[in-house]
Amino acid sequence: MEQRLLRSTRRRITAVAAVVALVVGSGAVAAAPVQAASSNLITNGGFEDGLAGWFANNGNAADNAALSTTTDAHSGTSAMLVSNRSTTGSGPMQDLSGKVQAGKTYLVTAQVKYENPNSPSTKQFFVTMHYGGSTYTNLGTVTVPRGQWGLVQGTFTIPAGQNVSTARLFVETPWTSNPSSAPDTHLMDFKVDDVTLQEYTPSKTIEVVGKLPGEHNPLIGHKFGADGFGFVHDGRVYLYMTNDTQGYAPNPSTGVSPGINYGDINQITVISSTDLVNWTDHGEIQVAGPNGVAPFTGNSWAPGMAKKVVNGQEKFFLYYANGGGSSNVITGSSPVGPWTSERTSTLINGGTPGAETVAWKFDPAPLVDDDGQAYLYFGGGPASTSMPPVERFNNPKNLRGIKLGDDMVSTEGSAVVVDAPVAFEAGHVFKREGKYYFSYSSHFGGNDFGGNQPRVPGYPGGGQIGYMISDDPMSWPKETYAGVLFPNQSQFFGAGTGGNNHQSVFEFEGKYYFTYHAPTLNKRINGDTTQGYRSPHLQELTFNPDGTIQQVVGDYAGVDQVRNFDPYRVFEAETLGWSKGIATAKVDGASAEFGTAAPNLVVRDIDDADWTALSSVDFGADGAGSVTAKVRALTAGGRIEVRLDDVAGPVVGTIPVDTPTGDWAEVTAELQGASGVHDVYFTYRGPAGEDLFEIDSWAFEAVPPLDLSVTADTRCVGEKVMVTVRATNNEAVHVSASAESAYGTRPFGALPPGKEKLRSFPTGTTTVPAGEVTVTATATVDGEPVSASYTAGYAARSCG
Ligand SMILES: [Ca+2]
Ligand SMILES: [Ca+2]
Ligand SMILES: [Ca+2]
Repeated sequence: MEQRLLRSTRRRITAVAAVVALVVGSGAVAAAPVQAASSNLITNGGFEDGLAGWFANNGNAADNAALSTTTDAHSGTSAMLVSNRSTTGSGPMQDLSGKVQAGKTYLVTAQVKYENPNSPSTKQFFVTMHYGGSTYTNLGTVTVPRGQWGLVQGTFTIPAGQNVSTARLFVETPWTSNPSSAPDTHLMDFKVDDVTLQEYTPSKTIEVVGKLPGEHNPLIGHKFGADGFGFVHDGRVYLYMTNDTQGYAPNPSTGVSPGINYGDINQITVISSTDLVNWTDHGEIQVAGPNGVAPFTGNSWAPGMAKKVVNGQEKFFLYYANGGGSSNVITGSSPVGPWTSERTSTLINGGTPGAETVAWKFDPAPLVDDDGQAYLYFGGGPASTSMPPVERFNNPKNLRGIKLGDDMVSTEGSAVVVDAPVAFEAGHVFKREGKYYFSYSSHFGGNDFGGNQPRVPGYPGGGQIGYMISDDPMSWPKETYAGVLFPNQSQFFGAGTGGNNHQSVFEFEGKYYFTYHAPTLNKRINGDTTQGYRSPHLQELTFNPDGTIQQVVGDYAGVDQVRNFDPYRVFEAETLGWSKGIATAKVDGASAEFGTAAPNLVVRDIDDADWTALSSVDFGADGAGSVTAKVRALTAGGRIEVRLDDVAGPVVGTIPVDTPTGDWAEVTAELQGASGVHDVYFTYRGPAGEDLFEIDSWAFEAVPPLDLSVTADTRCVGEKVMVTVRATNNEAVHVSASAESAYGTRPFGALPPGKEKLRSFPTGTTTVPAGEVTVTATATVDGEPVSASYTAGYAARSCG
């Protein structure tokens, strides 16, 4: 009896947990779909093979039931009927020994139904695991109305220490001590169908709007990223970040992830933008770890980026912290790779001259000077105990600068001390008007820095960004200290956003920008109790006439968009101004926008009512005539609404995603009213609960400034193929046009208003492949010269 009571108590607690999971499950968190769907661990879960694999619960001597099949199935032609139950635990059981593992998370589902007219109008059912002995755990539950099928659904993680040498799953009703006193209430017959159990990979998709429409911080709302390092190349700003999303694992029931574990992180996240508001996700670089570019390193934190022409070849050098103990570099042939390792051991380590006493040989930040000489700044952590406590606190001398070799992957000479006041980590140097600016993050005190010591007046407080100004990139005495550049981010973003920071400064088109991080997306997901997942932010950096920096004020507004977005080209769908409920994933194949060597990502996890948006898109005065998306349909009935200025703004076009599921295809919609400058929202619609489609890229086409209709065709002349092109002038003025194909150029001459002309291209061959004809047209409209070009395709043809 005592054992039964224990069991009862355990079950009540776990039942509550399961119900909570289900309530949450109907909301945002558990709307997250199961990723990497694995096979059903249940044998014959649909009972289409009769009772194979099932037996009546045998966990207790009193548990018993008769199992039979019924044609009243939820799906297929057969289900299980459970009758003659003697205890509430009496029900169908299946042995999963050897199929489930401790520490793993699973999703269980089952359909149940009861019909006894003398039973209560609703009844709760459980799917329960019996691990042997008295260990029972409810896995999922449903309360179902009499006469209807109801879905049991639950996720559960088998505790790490759980013995699973016997693991048996069964279906039952809530336990009561004397069920036979009211058999219609407690021991009714019931039916079961469609039992599934599969390993569950919790979704990392951020379901909240992490970057609010109209705001520019955080830079992205669909993933995290920390320690951002801004780097400008060829008119584009790249931001390299510690991949905080790598270990993010929100609990499928609560939506709350365990706290960040830096030891998990061996990837660097890259995003880029030409306007500082719409950011393209380039995905993650697998830098360290067994499959990394530099497998002799284990972590990749706090990246720094530089470029230099080495032996006539432009190369890109990505420096990173290999945990706290060393720093390293990998080499790219572009800012987004591909990447190789020129080294077989770390670049900065215990053997680096001048760095012997630096506790943390990490946070490497490169600077290539105007004369081509490159430097690397690094270091941090506890001050040397050989110094007096007051000096350890105020001038810990834990940061360094060292010359890089011409190859950028070696060092030259000995490191110099950067005597940054109250220094902790995150050294970074930029150059402006001949002066070098060293910025860094300050420490929070404590035993590592000599205990509670008096702070030199004007020195930084804990967790601030201080800076120094020098005329020499290798000379940083404490006298070059210039003040606090950025207070702690919690001053601006409030509870839950404190902690240390990591900054960089870059110049872009004549302005300077300051990068920092704050766990603002984490805060939007979980409120003030954050778990340390950080997001990238930008603010403009402004200078006083004497060259000192005006202290940066952090805000959600961020920086101004530096140019409107050009929609008239193929651009990646993973270019996001704002978004809701989507994720991105790297796919095989080239990027349409960035070329064959660049990684390509797609937008995925698209559910009904998810959306992505672009800020300040310039459609021009004539506007956009159509938009084409490269999509992969995952279900029938999906569509994309193109809206202006708001997620509920006017629809200017709807793209049907009606292509065969599973295949990449292009889908197009005509647009009406998309002219001028607007924010553009792509709102995704389709069957609720379905993973709708994935999107690779977008392309808008402008309304041509001249209204011509152009078609191309082929015909046979004898045994030879003739390509033909037909142009109709829909304008009210004369148009001059000519057509070009693979078989030459043919002028149309003057094309009067409303007139149509045909031109032919003799090919001289019996077979032609599919191709295009391009028609270029010019006219004078309202006294202004106007030109436009059109392409028309034709199919392959064989004659003779
Ligand atoms: Ca069935
Ligand atoms: Ca989604
Ligand atoms: Ca793409």
